[in-house]
Amino acid sequence: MALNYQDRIPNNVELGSNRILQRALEHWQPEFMRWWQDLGPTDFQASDVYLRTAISVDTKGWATFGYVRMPEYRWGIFLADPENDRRIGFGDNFGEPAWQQVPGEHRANLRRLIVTQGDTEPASVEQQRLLGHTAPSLYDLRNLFQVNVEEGRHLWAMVYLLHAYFGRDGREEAEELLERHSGDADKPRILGTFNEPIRDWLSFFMFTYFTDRDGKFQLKCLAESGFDPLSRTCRFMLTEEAHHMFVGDTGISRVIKRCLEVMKELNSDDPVAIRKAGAIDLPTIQKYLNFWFSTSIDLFGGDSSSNAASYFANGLKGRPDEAKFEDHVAAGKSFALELPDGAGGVRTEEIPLRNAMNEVAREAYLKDCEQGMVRWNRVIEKFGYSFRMTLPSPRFRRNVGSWASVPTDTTGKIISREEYNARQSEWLPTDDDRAFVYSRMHGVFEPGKIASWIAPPERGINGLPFEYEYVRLQ
Ligand code: BYC
Ligand code: FE
Ligand code: FE
Repeated sequence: MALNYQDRIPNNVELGSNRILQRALEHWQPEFMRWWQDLGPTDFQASDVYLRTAISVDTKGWATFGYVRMPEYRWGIFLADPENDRRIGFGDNFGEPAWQQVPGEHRANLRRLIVTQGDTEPASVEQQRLLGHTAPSLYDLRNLFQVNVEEGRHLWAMVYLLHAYFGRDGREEAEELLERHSGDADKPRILGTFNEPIRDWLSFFMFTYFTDRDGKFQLKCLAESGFDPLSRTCRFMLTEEAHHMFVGDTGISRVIKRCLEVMKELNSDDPVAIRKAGAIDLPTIQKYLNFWFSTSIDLFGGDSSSNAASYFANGLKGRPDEAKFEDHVAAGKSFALELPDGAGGVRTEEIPLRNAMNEVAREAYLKDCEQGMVRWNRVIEKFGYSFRMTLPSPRFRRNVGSWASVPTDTTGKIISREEYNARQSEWLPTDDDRAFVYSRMHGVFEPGKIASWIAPPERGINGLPFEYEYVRLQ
């Protein structure tokens, strides 16, 4: 389906034929622009950025690349094409026609899911707003801005649903999405991770690897929704999401590679020497990984959740790739959860499968996360070093679910609170680590040049070389 870029708000939902909705969204648009100017990327708004814009909603529809000033990016409302006679794919209403309108009894829950999803999108833009100043290359600067404008579009996607299907309270929620801010003491973003500051590019790469990947899995769950407009919205968002994780995956790879090159040159794995030579040592990268992984897995919610059970039962939120499961009703089945027994040990509890849906999604996510470790470790091995990047245990440093506040080491072994506190600096970035990483952050804005703590990418964007002037600074 071609996208309409003629209207003031680009869309493929025939916005022009619904005057009331169009007017409501045109009213929200300047508020969005104000927010983008105030809390979007600082200082680069007048620069020409080599961005891609969707021209159609299938996976091949990403053909247009060109220079755009960010405030002129064509944010719009794009839904994946409808599936003929789509049916609800799971839960108590399995096999019934998907809903084109919000069923009254599910209104509050659907609104809540959409608001929670929508809240994360502008939050991430806010978290990343200062990073432009310290971009290691123009290539990276461009990738940051590509991610930012797409997260802005994801906000549009959720705001469209709120305006189109939830009447007045939907419009109010849409306004509040611009009023809560990441890290704000009075009006913070809804989910924990989205209030964590992102001051350096190593954190940015970890965030796009681990946190955007939560986005991928949550969107997969919502793409299964019986509420068809939500499903179609999320299906298109997933095509944008892939690039965000690519940025994280290759970003971490390049930081590791640069460290290995320096280790080779120095013939040493001494972190002090590596840091002196300007690279970020592998143990520090591992600590950042531990931090962002542990905060990101909290985003799946409790491992035993009555919310998740009712979302599933009611056909609102499914499992990632629901079609791969045999039994889509999942009633009367159980799931074995491993829980702390309160006496320093672990016990197994059988809970109803529907209550374990957050855990089912988290397990799929963990598997996906592992793939990066395999790739990165291959590079380390190729350089002849024995260090290995590892995912910590999902029990480590949790704030949500059965393992919340249970002190464990990174292998998941329960330890005393004293030992946990004493070993923080071994597992997580210390103030000194953060100060060091931050000290390495300097903007490099000359085409073809790159900061010395990161290797250049293997290839550029859209078949262009790394040396291309991806951002024309103004
Ligand atoms: N922080 O039953 P429970 C993305 C709350 S990322 C703070 O265990 P439930 C993106 C929970 O709200 C994807 N609070 O969990 C990535 C509940 O509150 P109430 C975002 C939390 O409800 C990068 C209570 O704890 N999308 O797109 O089953 C860049 C007990 O909840 C947290 C979605 O999340 C937390 N981490 O599941 C840009 C999808 N976790 O009822 C974008 C929509 C839980 O006590 N959201 N709580 O007030 C959902 O499906 C669910 O809300 C959750 C939580 C999976 C988040
Ligand atoms: Fe997003
Ligand atoms: Fe994303």
